[in-house]
Amino acid sequence: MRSFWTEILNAAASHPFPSVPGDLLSPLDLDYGDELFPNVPAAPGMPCTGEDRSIYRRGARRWRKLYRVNGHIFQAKRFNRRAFCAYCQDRIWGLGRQGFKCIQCKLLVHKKCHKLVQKPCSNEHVDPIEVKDDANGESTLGRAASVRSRAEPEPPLPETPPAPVAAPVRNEDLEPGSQRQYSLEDFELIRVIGRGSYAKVLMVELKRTKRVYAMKVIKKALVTDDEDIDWVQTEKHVFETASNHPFLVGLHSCFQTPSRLFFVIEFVRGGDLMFHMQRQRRLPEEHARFYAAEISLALHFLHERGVIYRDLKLDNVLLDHEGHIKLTDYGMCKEGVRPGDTTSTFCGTPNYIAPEILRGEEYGFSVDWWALGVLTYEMLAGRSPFDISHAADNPDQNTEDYLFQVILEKTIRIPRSLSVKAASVLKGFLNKSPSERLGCGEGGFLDIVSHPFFKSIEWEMLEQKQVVPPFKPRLEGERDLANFPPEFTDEPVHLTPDNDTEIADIDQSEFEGFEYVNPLLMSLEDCV
Ligand code: C58
Repeated sequence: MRSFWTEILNAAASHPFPSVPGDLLSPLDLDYGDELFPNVPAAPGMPCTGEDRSIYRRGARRWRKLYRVNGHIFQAKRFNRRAFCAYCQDRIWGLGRQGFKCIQCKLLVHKKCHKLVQKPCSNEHVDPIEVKDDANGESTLGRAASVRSRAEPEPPLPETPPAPVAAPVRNEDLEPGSQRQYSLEDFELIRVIGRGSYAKVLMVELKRTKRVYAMKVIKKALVTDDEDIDWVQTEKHVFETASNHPFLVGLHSCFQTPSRLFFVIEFVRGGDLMFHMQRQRRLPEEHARFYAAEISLALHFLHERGVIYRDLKLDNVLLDHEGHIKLTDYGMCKEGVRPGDTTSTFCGTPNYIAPEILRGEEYGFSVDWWALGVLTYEMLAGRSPFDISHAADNPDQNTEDYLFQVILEKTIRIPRSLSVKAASVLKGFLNKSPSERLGCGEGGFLDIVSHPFFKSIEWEMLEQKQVVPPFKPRLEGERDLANFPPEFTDEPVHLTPDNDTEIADIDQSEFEGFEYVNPLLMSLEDCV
């Protein structure tokens, strides 16, 4: 029998730390202590012998969920036009994913009505896909199976015609002081700095002010192909929330072209913790404590506002010019979660995925505290708690399945070099049972704040950025590239020209109203 994740996964194991080529090691010296690398690079920043940089920054993914009833395969969907339920005839409206749409026959129903639908699917077997029924009638599918037949015409739906698309406002025509919209022409593209499954991230300069920003670019075709656009909307909402917190990156603006969506993000200059860790191997407890505490405050802030972050990892923890942290990438967030609420999307970055997600259970904020445990372990030990690099040469053990099995079953070994308090906080966060995990019990966040490992942290001072960070990124000038990951050095920074046939398939109405300008950052800009 194949495990449920065999069905939904196909990529090789991803873990951020390097695999060690077998010929460098005899089977007996597999345990090379707590060292990340078996040798020393020729110069700081250079790869070690046998180091494969491409495996460090594998991105987060989502596995989407489908619901099977009467031959229909429903997917939750947000409707931005007026739609009516084929079961009760009432309008489908409201925030969030209000409705379900059959990915085969396109039938629309309320979420609450989907189990009552009597009418069988008229287009069953049009695109044969494998859907596994589970006890709830809910199923999880891999992305490979989630492609929708694009040639199929949309059946006539009882929808009102789309609202006319507003003509772009020319900046010169605006009243002084009113918000202007941005476009690609306003920016100079400087460099590629990151890449994920859904996005490419560039360092850009706003020509008018010469200020530098990070620009997250998403191809619309990927968004509509893969899922509906809920998560784009969520990402924007979270950005708006995040703009009020010192440890979360804020949004400058959003705009679009026919093929792409652009998030312009405040630029954080000191690189990320992955890069930092690659140079430090492991951090003194005092340093790890500082980062873990700042990250805790950022996560707690999101949780209090109903957001599960779901993608905490070294790559997403940025360091500002002083050395304070800022979390980036809200593309995996889940919003609208109240205390005690749960969700079930299978998503994240393999090495950091919590056991409850792997077990297919409903989960809540607990998954973020698990990921903080993995990340804190990485800072303190210099390797993943689920380090399977020794298995790199064994095809059976070099898979995501194997990694997930390790996460689910392996007892976590804490290096003996760590203090009792550090060991205790790691065991607390890395408890495989979410109800017993640190931060997830009755005491909630207070249990973290009062954990002995964090005894020396002055939480209020910390949140005010009044605590001096343990490490100040070396930065020479505004454009210093010294802290940037070297993987992208050769990448062309330009965006490929729009492809007309690709654009023809995009339903532009899905992206109406995406444009946004952060009024606070705008006024700052005008101060220059
Ligand atoms: C950093 N890991 S959102 C590069 N990657 C990213 N950087 C930033 N945001 C994002 N200031 C990413 C990625 C996202 C989703 C897809 C995967 C990559 C960012 C935001 C704000 C800076 C970066 C490493 C890095 C940090 C700083 C400068 C250069 C590189």
